[in-house]
Amino acid sequence: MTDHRTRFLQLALRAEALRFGEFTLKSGRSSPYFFNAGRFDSGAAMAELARCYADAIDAAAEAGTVADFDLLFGPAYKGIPLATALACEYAGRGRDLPLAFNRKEAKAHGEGGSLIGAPLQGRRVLIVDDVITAGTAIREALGIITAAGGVVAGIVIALDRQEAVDPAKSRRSAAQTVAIEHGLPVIAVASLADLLAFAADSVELTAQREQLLAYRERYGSAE
Ligand code: OMP
Repeated sequence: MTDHRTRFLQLALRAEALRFGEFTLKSGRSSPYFFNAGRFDSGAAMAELARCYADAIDAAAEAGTVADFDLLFGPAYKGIPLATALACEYAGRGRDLPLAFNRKEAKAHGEGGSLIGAPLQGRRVLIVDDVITAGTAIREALGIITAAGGVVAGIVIALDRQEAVDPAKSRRSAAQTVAIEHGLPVIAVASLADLLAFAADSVELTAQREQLLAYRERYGSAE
């Protein structure tokens, strides 16, 4: 496992952003784990998380699996601090990238509208979000960016849960479906497969790994 994956999973467990138990997902599925990016709730945690994102993007760029981008977009709400922290991380690495995000409810007064930050018109946009399960949140962001004249260059998320939307019909993951439908690279700092590999190396996570394996058997994608 590459270093940014291990560092991210260690950080997520330490911050309790990654928890084991019984959780109901947006899709209604009952999951033995849950990733809550809201738990990266300190400057140091966000800074380390941003380093993990940047390293994952750099690794994808080196492998030639991500197109050039020149703006970071954070979908409301959880994507906003993520894209902001990543923009700061890039600035520290000598690359000053424009940053934009949306609000959930359009504002009718003041500057108005639902977009904040750098204009999207003509930009090659990298969407920065937390997690993909069924891909609903990401599809929404794609619509917002396109409507504002931006061109989506790719998507980066912290965790790809690698779930099939309808396992009886297809074992393709939601992230793969978005990638294929929109012709876009989806970069994940880590995936369920990485979490399983990480858990295999950790005696304390033996029982949790069994539950993750059973869950993957039921809902997981084929990759
Ligand atoms: P999709 O829109 O189905 O891709 O799911 C993404 C959303 O699911 C996130 O924005 C969260 O609201 C929620 N979620 C998590 O945050 N963490 C998880 O581990 C799982 C989910 C989920 O409900 O599937």
